[in-house]
Amino acid sequence: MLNLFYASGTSAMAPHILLEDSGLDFSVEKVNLDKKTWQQGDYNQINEKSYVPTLQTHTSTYLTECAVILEYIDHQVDHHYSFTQDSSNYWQLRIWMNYIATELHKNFISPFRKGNWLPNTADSKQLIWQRIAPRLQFVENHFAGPWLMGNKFTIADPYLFVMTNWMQQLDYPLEKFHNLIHFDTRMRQIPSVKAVLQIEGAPHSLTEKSNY
Ligand SMILES: N[C@@H](CCC(=O)N[C@@H](CS)C(=O)NCC(=O)O)C(=O)O
Repeated sequence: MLNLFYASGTSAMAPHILLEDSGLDFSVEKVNLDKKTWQQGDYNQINEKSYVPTLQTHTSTYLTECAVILEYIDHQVDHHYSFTQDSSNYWQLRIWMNYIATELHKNFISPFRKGNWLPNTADSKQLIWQRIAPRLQFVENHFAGPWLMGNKFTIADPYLFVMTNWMQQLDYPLEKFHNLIHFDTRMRQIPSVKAVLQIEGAPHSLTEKSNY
């Protein structure tokens, strides 16, 4: 069975949504990012990069990097969430995945981070906004609709949703991005997204209380 290591509201929400949507058999393990622990001890023994997500596969290989984990899940369901290699969309999807990982995801991780993966201090919010706003504007301008790449819901959509969700957590004005706000609303209506938001609950934070 697949086993996803996650912390609430982090980028791990993208593979969590895809797993839920796919109907694959999977379980989840919650990680305490402040202490780097999980129910069975030291999380760094699972992933020495010390971050989530990590996906333990059927063969007990531990996969890291959100974009790769999403791709792996797609492989398990016969590429249901991607395009065949002979289509031009195949490369376009890879471009989007790389863009979300390197231009959006990483730019949300502020150098002001003091143990918190998504700091909301004034300094850090301003810096993140400077970096994120033009990059998000690019997504807004090229958003095909109803999903990022048109009619097909792909692995890029849950990953992009993590970004629109963070925008709202940090109180950024997502409304100025019309396509993205509609996308975010549409995502929240999908049963798998509703389920994951409910399972994960409040986003992980420094103040999180944990038994382990
Ligand atoms: N390159 C990694 C980055 C993953 C990452 O930044 N994860 C954050 C949460 S979104 C994390 O776990 N940070 C560790 C921490 O804040 O202690 C990926 O694409 O999966």
